[in-house]
Amino acid sequence: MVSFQSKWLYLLIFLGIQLLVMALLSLGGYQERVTYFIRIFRKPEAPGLSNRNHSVANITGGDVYANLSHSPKPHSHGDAMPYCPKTSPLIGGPIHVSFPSGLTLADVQSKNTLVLRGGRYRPPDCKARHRTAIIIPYRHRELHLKFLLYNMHPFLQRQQLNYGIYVIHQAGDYTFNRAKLMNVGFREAMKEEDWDCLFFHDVDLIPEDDRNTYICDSNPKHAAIAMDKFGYKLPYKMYFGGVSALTPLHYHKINGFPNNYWGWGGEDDDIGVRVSLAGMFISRPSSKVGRYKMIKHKRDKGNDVNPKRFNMLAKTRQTWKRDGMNTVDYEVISRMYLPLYTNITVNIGTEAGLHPNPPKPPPPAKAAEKPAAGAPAKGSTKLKENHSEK
Ligand code: UD2
Ligand code: MN
Repeated sequence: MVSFQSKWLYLLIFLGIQLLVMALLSLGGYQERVTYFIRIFRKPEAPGLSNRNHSVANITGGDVYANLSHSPKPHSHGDAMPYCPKTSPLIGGPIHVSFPSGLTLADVQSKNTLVLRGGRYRPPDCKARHRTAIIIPYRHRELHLKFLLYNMHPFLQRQQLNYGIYVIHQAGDYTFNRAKLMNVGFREAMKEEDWDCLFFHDVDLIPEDDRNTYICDSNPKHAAIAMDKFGYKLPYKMYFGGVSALTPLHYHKINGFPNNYWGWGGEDDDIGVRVSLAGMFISRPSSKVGRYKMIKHKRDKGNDVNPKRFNMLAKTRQTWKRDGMNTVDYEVISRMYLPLYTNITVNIGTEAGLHPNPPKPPPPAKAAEKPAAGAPAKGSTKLKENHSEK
């Protein structure tokens, strides 16, 4: 039987709980926490279906497309336009990264109506303070590229940047060379615009917080400080992999990236060493902000671990000035201004040079079959741009 005293006790406990609930409700964060848990159980939203224009991003990780204006009529870019504010009012903090199933590039395009041919963007209503090029070394990662574009365009627009996205596609099947592709990307992007910052970006890394601003610091910046694949911790102090940002001046100071790391590994550490050999430091955002999700993947065909990497790394001090931007040689095979990015397909050759197996000269032709002087040789229909400063 319940006594009179314990009845009072139950009543007091009940009232206490009610007070606690009311206090929680009055805290703004409560609502967000509830939404967060709801989102965990919710199916991802089909792309292209929602163009809702949220005014404030969800504190615990909003949709990356929230906050953006989808005004079909951007203002003209006349001189009268004011500079964008120093801190973009569209920045919302943590982003809920999603990989919608069935996403197509056409969906991404329809969600990014203000992106111009070649993957270029300028804020519609103010003059950007920063011009940033994103350079992506690339081969056979269609799915990753699609997800990166889906997340990256709105992410950069929230930062009110003038930006361009360049995909540097290694032609052929020879061993992949990430760092050399970056050198190509640097030179080709700088030919098109006076970018003041270049972000060298793995195709499979998606930023999770838009306070990680894609602008350069006074020292070369390593942006991917906290990645899910390393438990959101920096694996070691000199780590420079994933996403890094340099001004053209920084890039020239370190003589660009090495050209001779073929296959997986080592090139990122070489770049880190170059930064310190050139008398600079590595700057980083806070680990709260420099967070990334890496799309899970296996090692690619044609990108086996480079067994020479440790020997090469031990010699960076001797090699950095004679291998880099001053020696990069390549041939641009095609340049395409696609709706969401500029694609540059490039022949970067092999360790043995740009044309390691030059076709054997044909046997001496009979006089009657000889082409007229100056006529193109049989089969050479493509005009290639050759770049060598050797
Ligand atoms: C790590 C580093 C990366 C680099 C690499 C060693 C992270 C998140 N990244 O990446 O910056 O230092 O180790 O080389 O730790 N790629 C293609 N196609 C290929 C192969 C590579 O597009 O066939 C590109 C793509 O942009 C990819 C990048 O190269 O993200 C790095 O290659 P990875 O993703 O296979 O290497 P991972 O994740 O170990
Ligand atoms: Mn990867």
